[in-house]
Amino acid sequence: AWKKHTKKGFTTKDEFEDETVRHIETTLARSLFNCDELAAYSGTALAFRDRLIVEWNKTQQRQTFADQKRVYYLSLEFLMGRALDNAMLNVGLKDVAKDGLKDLGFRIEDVISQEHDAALGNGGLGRLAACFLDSLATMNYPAWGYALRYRYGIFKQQIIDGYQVEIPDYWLDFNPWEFPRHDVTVEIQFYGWVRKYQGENGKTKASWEGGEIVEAVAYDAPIPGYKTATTNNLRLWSSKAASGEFDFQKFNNGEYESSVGDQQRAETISAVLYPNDNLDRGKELRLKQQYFWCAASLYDIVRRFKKSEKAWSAFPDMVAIQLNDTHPTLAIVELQRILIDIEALEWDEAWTIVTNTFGYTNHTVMPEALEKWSVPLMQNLLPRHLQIIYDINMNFLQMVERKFPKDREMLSRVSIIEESQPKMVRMAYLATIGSHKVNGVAELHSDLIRTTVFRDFVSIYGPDKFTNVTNGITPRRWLHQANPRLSELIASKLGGYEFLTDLTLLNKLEQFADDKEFKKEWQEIKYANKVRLAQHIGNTTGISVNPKALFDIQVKRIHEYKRQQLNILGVIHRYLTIKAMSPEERKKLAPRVSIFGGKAAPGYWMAKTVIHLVCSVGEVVNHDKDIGDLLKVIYIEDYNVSKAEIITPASDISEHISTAGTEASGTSNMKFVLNGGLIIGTCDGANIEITREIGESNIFLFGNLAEDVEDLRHAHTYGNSFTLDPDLSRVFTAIRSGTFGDAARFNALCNSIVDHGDYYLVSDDFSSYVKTQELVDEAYKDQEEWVAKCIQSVSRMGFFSSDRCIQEYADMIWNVEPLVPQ
Ligand code: 26W
Repeated sequence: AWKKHTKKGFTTKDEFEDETVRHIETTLARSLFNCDELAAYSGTALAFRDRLIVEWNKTQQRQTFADQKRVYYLSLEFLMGRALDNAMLNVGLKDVAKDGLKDLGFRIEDVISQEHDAALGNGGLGRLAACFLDSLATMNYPAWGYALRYRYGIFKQQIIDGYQVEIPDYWLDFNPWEFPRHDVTVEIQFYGWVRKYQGENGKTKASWEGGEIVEAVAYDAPIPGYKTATTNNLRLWSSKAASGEFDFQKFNNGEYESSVGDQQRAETISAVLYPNDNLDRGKELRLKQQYFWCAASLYDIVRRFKKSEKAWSAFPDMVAIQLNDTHPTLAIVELQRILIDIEALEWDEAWTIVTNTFGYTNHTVMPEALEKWSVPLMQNLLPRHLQIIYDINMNFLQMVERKFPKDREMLSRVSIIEESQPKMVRMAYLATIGSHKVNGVAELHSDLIRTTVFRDFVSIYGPDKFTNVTNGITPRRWLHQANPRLSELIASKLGGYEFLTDLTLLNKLEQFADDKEFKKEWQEIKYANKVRLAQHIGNTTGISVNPKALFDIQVKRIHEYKRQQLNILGVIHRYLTIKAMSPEERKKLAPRVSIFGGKAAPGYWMAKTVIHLVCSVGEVVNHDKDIGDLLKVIYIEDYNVSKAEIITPASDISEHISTAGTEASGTSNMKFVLNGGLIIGTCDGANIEITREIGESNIFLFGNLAEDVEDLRHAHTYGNSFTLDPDLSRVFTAIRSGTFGDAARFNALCNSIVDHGDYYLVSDDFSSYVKTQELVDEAYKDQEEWVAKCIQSVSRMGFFSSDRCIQEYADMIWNVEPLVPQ
């Protein structure tokens, strides 16, 4: 009886218009006479949402009945960006919507750009999680994402007088993509104490009691796959005060204010995304966030498993949980607690289940990013969990001792507890011990972690536990959606869009690398994309840039290890060089626009100084009449996913120039090459594998190698007096003489390179960087050859699809099968 009432949703243009207008008039209660772009967006989003919901419900039903293993991706960050465009393309009705909106008097691009980015992440790790969800749904894997429903995503960045200013990102005003599930709630406990008691068989049992309760409420968002009915679920937890008697009593006693205070304290847990990327600050609220989210998610997963009425031993056959870095490591401890304290399993039986369930992905080797929590803090907030961590550690150390009876030092090196003042819990060790697989995110990175942070663990567990899964990106968003014309051109040569779900098919493009007509179209598309970016730059900064110039782009989080400072020092060198040139020499130059973008963590003073230096250099260079179009320096404000969709297709060359051995993978390097841009980079992260795929002649590599970094650092600290490269010295002289404004502001930045050990080896790589940039200039002058390089590179990028990456996780780590809708 239900079936005949279920609507399929619109398919034609007229039906789309009907649905959109109905939503505007009734759901939104707006008159069509004052329907603006925002209303048109809202109506369109609701019309598409209806279509998604039908498939979403069916997918969930199908997955329940299929009774097979599911994947749960636990990530504190999902950098989703906008949803409407993606939904239109995945459902396959973007053209219908385009025509319909035109009838109604709107341009589809204007409507799409009304949507607020869902910016629940900092950078690479969060965007990777979003690409994974897209691939999981597209490949029909039964998979859920679990995260927090932050009220404030990553802050919005304004550049005021050349300084970064942070504005809160309140993004939930109108969000048609989320569904509150007020019936799906979990009570989460904090603080309290542990009571020991005698269990049935005389064994000592533990029970976590007292403390306070906060309620987790589920909010769900549909994740549609591309050209498939599979629509997975992203579940976000929101915190609120538990509606227990406790508050009520207070309220009745006239303590209105303090009962509202409790409310606010509870809501604080999911209020804001921590804006640090690669820096662990050890704040209590962050630990609360982590436990709140892990406990709610596990309760949900266990509840779903229990409905199947299977034996506990079957849990790892039904559930794979992937930990996106160490942020969800408490999930390991929480599952062990549920199994032994609540479900009354024996320790060993429980621990086998736990370790077979979890996999852990490491995303960084930066020592300051490795999470550690102070023992006293954890003792206070999660007393029972700390006990379990000590027990896990004891069992582990006993095992190690049996294996290496003579090695006392090994025990203190690998202990989960660091014997410092105060003692600290090393989360990366706990995650490793509690998982059956640990993976890095690019070959070099995986090799590095095997020989550094996890060296001892490799000898304890053997090498098979440690593996590599090189990152990838979704070609749906990062080619088809961001660069529709290039996608269309490729499809016209390949005879269709199959490459969007099998990116290796791009290799058929290679035969067109010398095709005159094809190359011309390719160039026209790149030029149009540059014109679009130039317009954005003009509109937002007031500076007009020449789209015929070489666009040189570095957009990513601002961090010393990513070396935006190397880039801007190179720009200053270029400026000084041009200033010293004769008019004849200048005529031979390729005009360049140096484009920067990215956020600095609010407390990262040095990163903010780098932003200020870039802006100050721009201020001078861009207004220097003597320079004209030869050089422009642009800072694009508030870099985010939707800006990246405009910026990436417009690049001629992009910069991926981290100190070798510091960037775990990088993923924007993949996006830029896939969009027909070349890259200048160091032998770091995925750059190495990109080079292997596209060929050495198609990439501009420079700089020292990871294996030499240690010695170079040593030489800076202990070596004899250092002579700075004369070009770099000239750059510092210019800065210090006030060429770019008050030199005092840049003192610490200059000193970090010249006097304080140059930890990121800027001076060691500077001359190699400058020389390689000259090679770029030369190469760009030969456009025929340049375009051939771009086409050849794109044709060889198939490996970097997140579909390949998810396939590897599914086969090597999760052991799950797709569930293909009939
Ligand atoms: C505890 C604070 C904190 C916050 C975020 C520590 C570490 C992180 C992330 C792991 C940092 C991050 O985003 N890492 C990036 O992950 C990408 C996806 O694997 C890689 O491509 C980047 O190279 C890596 O920097």
